[in-house]
Amino acid sequence: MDPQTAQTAIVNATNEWDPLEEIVVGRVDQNTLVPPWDVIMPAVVHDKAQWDFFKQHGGMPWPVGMLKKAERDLDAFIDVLQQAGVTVRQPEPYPYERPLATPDWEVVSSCYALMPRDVLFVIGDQIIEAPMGWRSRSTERLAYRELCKEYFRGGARWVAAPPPRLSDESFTPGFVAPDEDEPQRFLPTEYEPMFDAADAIKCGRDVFIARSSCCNRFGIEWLQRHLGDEYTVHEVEVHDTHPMHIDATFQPLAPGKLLINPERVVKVPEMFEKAGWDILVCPEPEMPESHPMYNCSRWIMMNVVMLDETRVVISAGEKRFARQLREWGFEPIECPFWDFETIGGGFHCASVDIRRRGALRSYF
Ligand code: DAV
Repeated sequence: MDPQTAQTAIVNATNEWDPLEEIVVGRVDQNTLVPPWDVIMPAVVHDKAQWDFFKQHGGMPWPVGMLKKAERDLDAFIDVLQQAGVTVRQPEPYPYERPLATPDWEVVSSCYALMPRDVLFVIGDQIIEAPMGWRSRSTERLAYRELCKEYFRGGARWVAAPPPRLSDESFTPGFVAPDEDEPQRFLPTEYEPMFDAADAIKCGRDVFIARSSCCNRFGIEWLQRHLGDEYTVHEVEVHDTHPMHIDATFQPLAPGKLLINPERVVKVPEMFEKAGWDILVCPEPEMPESHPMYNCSRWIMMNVVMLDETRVVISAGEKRFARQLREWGFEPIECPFWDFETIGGGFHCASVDIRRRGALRSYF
């Protein structure tokens, strides 16, 4: 895409920090469901104490009180975005409560449209519906259908990666998540391409991606070949007992500034040091250990959204992080989000950038 097109395209996202103009934010409504217990759940739910909750409540709405609080947080996030002049769009309601089945498997329901970042990989002028590794999330992309149609009509490219079969061949038989001191291992086999959109993160002509409970090497290869010569996809080595997505682990925040999770990043790709990037080591989360977290870890604090190269939306309560970000030259905007994080994600998960003002370039 030439720079002129990039300025005017309706869909244009090549990095995390060009000035944000339009974003899709998830939706909390009465049928926001607890993900049903399925083969992927023990691989992604960090806290074993929560497994029984999912086994009992999977496919049912989250408790009303939790949804109300989560919705309040999401409204506050939308408010921050709108105050900054960003156009906010949302998915349509969708019948998540209906059972899902293919000839290979069935689950009691789908889940929600809370986390658009997992579902749509928006890169340059194209929207890629991700080949998600969750049976219960395999139709979630349909909640974004009207939006995708609209963006397509406005000139965007729109494609679905081969929707995975997710039969037993897709998952390692008898998989048990590794302990902290064990070597990394992953749930997906190499049967077919699989990734969630949030397994990858954009940094201009370079895209970083990590294998996870929903991303395999076949998926990484599919993404590279689909994107072609314009982009280079790099695999980042992580150690995470319950790996799900790169965006609480490895976040290029601005040109020359990479935020990393000190517990998970095994090796920062050499290209960062060579190009003189600062490696910003995220401080420990301050969320109390007692705060209920069902589907992600306290490191979800790293799951920030940049409004531009300096303004960064972070979870209120992470004071040490806010201080540190200021020292690194950012302007943190604090927004309450712990109650949304309870049901499974941070600001980055809960949104997907549609348009940022800027052209495709290399930062290395
Ligand atoms: O460890 O909390 C959450 C990432 C969700 N996109 C974690 C992973």
